[in-house]
Amino acid sequence: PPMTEVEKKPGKLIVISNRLPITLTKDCDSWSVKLSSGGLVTALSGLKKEYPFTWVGWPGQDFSSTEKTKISNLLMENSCVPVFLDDKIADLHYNGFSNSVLWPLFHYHPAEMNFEDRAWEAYKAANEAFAKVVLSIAEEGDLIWIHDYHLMLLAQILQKGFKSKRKNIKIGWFLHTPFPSSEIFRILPVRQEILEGVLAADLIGFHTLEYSRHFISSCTRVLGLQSGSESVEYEGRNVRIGTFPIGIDPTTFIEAQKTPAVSDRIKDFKSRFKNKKIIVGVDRLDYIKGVPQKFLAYENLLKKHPEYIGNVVLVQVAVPSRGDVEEYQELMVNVNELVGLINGKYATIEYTPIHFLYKSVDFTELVSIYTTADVCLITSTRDGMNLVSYEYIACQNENNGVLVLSEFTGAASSLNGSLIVNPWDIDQVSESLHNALSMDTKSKARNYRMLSKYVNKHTAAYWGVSYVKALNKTNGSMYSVYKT
Ligand code: ADQ
Repeated sequence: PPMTEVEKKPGKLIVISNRLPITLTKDCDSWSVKLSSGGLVTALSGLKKEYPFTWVGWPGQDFSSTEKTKISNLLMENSCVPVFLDDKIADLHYNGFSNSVLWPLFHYHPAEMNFEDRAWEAYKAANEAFAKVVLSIAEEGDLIWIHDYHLMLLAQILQKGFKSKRKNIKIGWFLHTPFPSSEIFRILPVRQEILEGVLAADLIGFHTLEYSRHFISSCTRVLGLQSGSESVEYEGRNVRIGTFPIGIDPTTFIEAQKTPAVSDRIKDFKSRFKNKKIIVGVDRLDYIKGVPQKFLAYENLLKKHPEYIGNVVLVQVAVPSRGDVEEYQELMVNVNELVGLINGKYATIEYTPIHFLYKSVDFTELVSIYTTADVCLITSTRDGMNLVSYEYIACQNENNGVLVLSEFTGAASSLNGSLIVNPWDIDQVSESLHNALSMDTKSKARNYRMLSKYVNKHTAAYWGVSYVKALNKTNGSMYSVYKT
């Protein structure tokens, strides 16, 4: 549907995510706050005009009680309300349950799931703490938008809280990860509690139709509920289930490309990699991103097509992520070993096949790498959407580079014009890389037109507006149910 303005209505939008989009720094005795620029922040920029909004989330660390007041006041100036959690609860909620139970399971890694009762207790406690804050600021007519797998019990706790106050407040929940097949989901020991936790919402959103279907079949099979193709009946309410694919803000990339810093950096890369083709990979170092599979496929390319040795490089940027969780430490060791083996085997004094950057790079560097690369390779074994694919396309307006994209990303259902691969099939990925590296200009331009059209239309702002509009259109079922 075409993007239209969100209907104006009284009330505010309360956005809730595990982490507030801010960085707090202490200089001598005074704190200062810096707003981060993330996907969600851009998405909400499209809504700011229609809705005053408040952001609720964990500020990233614990504080002494005198500092808590100072921090709250400081954050209030930036429309943020903190949920303070003690370090133990925060750790068990985030690392212990969210990232060691829900994350692996939702990405089809049940063997990596470590279920511990104390982590589940902390998950409940953290969701309760979030609810307490939200209940203290929510008013008649507000829209509440809960984000992601860290807060799957929140809608239910809120609904119970509002019931006693009889407020007409609509609650939405959006999942940024995949929702797995019901056969995987039913493994979860607390499957019923988790499903009921989100079913208290009025609108439940996913990136793709597939995830919506998986969610609906989990509700029918695990809870025995009735469903339609876009709804589930729960406790006499009709819960809407919708598909809202997220996007990026392409203009920030286009604007950055015009800056002298980026054009200088592009010149550096071009002279450094003269006469070489560049394949780029940008990932958080997470086992869902299929980085080992990517390296094996690249090695296979060099083996099967030795003409590329010395003439192609893979620049892989990997952001350190979740180092407190054991599986991520093992992944790091595995990835380092592969880089060493492949580079050792194919390098010469003049040539390094893989440039591995285990760090976060700044925006100038990121845009320059995306702009210079001939091919972008994404081999996630599961990925809710994957925005790196969108960002690469945003930067390829001149070169029309080729996107090689895993079929297991949400993006694969939208990005027509990319070369879709199964990351577990190393021969297929390396042949697609070969096709991408040797593709003629006309085919590249044809593919690029489709890709860029999609990315420029389905932006982060479009996503935000579509979701809130749909939430606004729900029945306000809570009110009608609890009126009597
Ligand atoms: P992520 O798993 O973090 O997000 P993704 O959507 O690809 O995955 O977004 C990553 C972001 O981090 C991109 O904006 C990228 O530019 C940035 N980034 C990655 N590596 C970087 C580096 N080395 N230096 C600097 N920046 C880097 C989750 C889900 C996804 C879903 C999003 C949004 O796992 O599937 O698309 O949420 O819903």
